[in-house]
Amino acid sequence: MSPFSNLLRALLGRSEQRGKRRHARLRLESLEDRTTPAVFYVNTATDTPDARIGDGLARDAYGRTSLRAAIQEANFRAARDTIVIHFSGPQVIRLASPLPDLTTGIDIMGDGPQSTSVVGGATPARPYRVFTVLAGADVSIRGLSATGGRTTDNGGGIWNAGNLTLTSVWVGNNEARFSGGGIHNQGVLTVYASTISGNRAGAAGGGINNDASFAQVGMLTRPGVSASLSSMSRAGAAALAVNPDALPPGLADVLIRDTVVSYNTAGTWGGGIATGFGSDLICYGTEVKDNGAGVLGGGIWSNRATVAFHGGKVTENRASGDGGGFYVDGGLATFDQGARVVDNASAGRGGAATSSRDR
Ligand SMILES: [Ca+2]
Repeated sequence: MSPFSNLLRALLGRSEQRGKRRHARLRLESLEDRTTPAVFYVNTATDTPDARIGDGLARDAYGRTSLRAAIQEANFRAARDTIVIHFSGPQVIRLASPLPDLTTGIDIMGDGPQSTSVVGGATPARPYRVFTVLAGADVSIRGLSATGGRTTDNGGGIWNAGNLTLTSVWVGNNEARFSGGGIHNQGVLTVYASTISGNRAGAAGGGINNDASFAQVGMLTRPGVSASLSSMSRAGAAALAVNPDALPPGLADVLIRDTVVSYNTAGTWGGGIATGFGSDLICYGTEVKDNGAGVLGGGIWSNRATVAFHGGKVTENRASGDGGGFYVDGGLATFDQGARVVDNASAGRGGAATSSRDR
């Protein structure tokens, strides 16, 4: 019993004396439930909704725990909850509609990317991505694949504005009409021991699009500035004339370790990864391989970003314009600890790497 609960009980005790005993006890229990971490064990691959959100149970109308029901119940609760997806063999959770946005602290754990698959909606009529993490949410996803997502917006597989950590995840075969075929990040994204492959973006970042320009909306909500997040659409945010060079670093950060980014394509910039507008990208022991860009930066495109490549390599990427491996447009890019940029090709300048200063 925490001091807070004791206080609450004491306060509620007074209302008991006023003849509200039963009501008070129920209220106390539900408050305690919401702040105690829970573990929900997903036991059906069928994508069914929670029968009653807020009752502390992640169960559909048949008493089964689906991924959707677990997320719905976890979102309702203040505590950091864990969702465990474990079946006796490989299972595919084929989403019937977009999952609820992840809005709180949630850890999702599968049996591994070969065993646990969550598949988004690639229906042309009503496409949707796999996971959406909102600003303020702190989410980890481990041991599953997020595939087959599709969006007419950014982030075909995953869209992140919060703090998201992926470990042993395959983000594959997703598609975004605009940027971030696999993942669109405008928050803080950390990727460990994962594979980002086979994704497609109509514009930038076939595998990953890291874009601090969206995070400018967050800046404008600070005291002293009148614009508010809720009053501004994302299209409005994109139209803001804020000088990205004036942004403090770290508004949209990606840290990647021991990960492969391969076979992704972008219509414009950054076949593997696009990072821009004050974003940071730090890679350790990561391979960016065999990606393609329609214009600039077959492997990586960076624009006014800070990019650090520690070990690993950028190889066998291609660009129809400049920078087969790496295109640097302002900002800072460093390669150390044996990092290599080899065997890339471009139809324009800089088969390996090029900078806009070469023009
Ligand atoms: Ca429930």
